[in-house]
Amino acid sequence: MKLEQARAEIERLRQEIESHNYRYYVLDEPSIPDTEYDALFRRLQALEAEFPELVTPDSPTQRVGGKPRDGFATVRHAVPMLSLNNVFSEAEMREFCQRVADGLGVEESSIRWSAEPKFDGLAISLLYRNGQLVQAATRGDGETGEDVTANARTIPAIPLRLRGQGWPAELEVRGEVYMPIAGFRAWNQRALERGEKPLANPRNGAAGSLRQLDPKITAKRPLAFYSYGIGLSSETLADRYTGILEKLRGWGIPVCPEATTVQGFAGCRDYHERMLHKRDALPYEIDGLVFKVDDLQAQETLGFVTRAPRWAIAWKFPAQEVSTRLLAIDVQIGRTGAVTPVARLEPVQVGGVTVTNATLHNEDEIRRKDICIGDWVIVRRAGDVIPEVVRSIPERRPADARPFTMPSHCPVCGSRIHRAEGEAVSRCTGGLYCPAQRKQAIKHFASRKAMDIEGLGDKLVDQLVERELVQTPADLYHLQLEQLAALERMAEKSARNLLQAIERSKATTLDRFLFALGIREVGEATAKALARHFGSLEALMQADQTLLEAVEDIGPVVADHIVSFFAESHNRQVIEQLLTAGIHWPEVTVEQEEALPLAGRTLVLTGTLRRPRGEVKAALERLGAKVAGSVSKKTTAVIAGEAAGSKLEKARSLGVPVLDERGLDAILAQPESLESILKQ
Ligand code: 5U1
Repeated sequence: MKLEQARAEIERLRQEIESHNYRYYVLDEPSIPDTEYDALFRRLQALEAEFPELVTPDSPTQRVGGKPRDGFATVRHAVPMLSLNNVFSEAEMREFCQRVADGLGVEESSIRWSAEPKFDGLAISLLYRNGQLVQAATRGDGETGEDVTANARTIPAIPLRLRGQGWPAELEVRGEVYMPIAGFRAWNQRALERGEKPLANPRNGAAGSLRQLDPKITAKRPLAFYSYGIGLSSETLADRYTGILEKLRGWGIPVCPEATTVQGFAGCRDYHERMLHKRDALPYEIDGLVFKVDDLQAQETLGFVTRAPRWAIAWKFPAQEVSTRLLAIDVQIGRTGAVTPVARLEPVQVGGVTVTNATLHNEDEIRRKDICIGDWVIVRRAGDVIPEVVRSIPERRPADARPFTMPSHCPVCGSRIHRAEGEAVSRCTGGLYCPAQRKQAIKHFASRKAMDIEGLGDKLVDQLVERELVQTPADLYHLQLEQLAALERMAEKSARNLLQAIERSKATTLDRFLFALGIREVGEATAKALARHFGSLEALMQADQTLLEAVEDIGPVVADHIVSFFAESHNRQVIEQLLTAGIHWPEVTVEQEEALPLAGRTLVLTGTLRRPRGEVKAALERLGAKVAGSVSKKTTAVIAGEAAGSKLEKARSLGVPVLDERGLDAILAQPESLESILKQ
């Protein structure tokens, strides 16, 4: 390469790196994955090594990027906070080990290395004076960081004072603030439930949380801390790095339990192999390992290059976030009919695995992440979770990128796709008919509280569906003895018993049948309320949203689910087939039900009752009451037995009347006096 050509490329790389640095360090909004950033940096390093006359003091290779954010006081580090050089392969690591050995004039295999994970968080320096935490600072550009003392004090893992004795009067502890994976997932789940913006990944979570101007916000975030060394110290602590870690641990500073020592390159390679396998099982994210010459004297001999020590290296793992092209968005239908948009991707290696598909969760998430078909996107795969598209890279959007629209019909069964008001998830409405929902629908249909087909367990349903003997619940009523007897773990006798159970199930009740249909959010209690209110299947099927909302405890969302379910012709067909197969129930007389003394009343049972709960429930229902599983403002009363817990608490908080078993006895004896019993 010619000098002028190199000059132009170096300038372009510097500008690009600076712009990524700004986004990453100052805005906390990285625009490209780490691997791509590393590649740019290494390319610049290589060019500058080839053309040393082009190295300038303002090159990103001569400093570690970043500026403190406005709003925080700046802190000058007494001892600069260094960064680490990286290696990405065994060959590079072997080379590094040999270079260190040569620098020390020793055999490579004689070097003892400290080995530990490289945490994916935010580096921090904690200053302890006379054992008290007096200052916490981010790394910033390595020389000057941000004063985040108030925020760091909120992190439970960071001790406010050191334990034990023997600590130096002044000690700077260095390490990483990180967000444990469990905390990250729980945080994001809550954020999504509340319609708030989730955190992109645990590292952004840690960095963003620590750099909040309001420490109260930091305090709410699930952050933790591991130390990996010291800066300034008024005394010499040990002659080995691992000796320092031991001392820190003794003073109550968290040190990662995976930190250990290994011998020579072979030991580093074995540790790498072990930790790579362990990576997905760790409770925090790591992006590689750090190896340091354990002997502090040897560290001093080796010294530093501009931005990093010669005695330490980060051996990076395959990245868990990479960019690729989003080629198409298909939708997948889950067992319960939930429609999940799935990104079809240009195949890409993520965390050592080839990824071609990634979940996009739902329509709102696609919009929130500003994702179009054809976009460049960041894909993330961590642990055992399904890969997901984190966001798009709008700067790289091609001119022909187009937005996603949810299909109107299920790609599996052709039924309508419907999104209920206020819900994030769209659903296929062909619950009884859709092959994607088949197993789930049939298992629910046959379950004890639905059609109660004894002997038709989950494994049997799986076999019936997989052998295509049953496509919808209606097919159960046409099964033949020989077909059943040929199934695994079925003898003629059990097949005969099953046929009898199927036959018996034909005589049911309207509410059981409604529950068996598996309409979304129509549980047992709602099915009973519907049966009581409408009296017949025909009346219910014809009811519109308004009529449905007139039923006690049915709100607009449930009413919407019911209307959508019956609006789907495929479902109506299956219902027709079920009735033709002979399913029947005794007539429900609406007037009669409403005349019952507890009609329109909702009771909740909680705690341990003297009599079997099922018996009490049946007795109350015979009197016209609805017995619900949860307490709401509309609950008439809660009947609390021994050791009642959260339902009792909720009733009290909502001001719902609470009765004991004597109150229950009074209701059963004189249901028409409910009002006066409640007042007692
Ligand atoms: N685990 C670990 N991470 N980390 C990051 N150790 C470690 N050491 C570092 C850095 C920047 O620097 C020292 C080698 C000075």
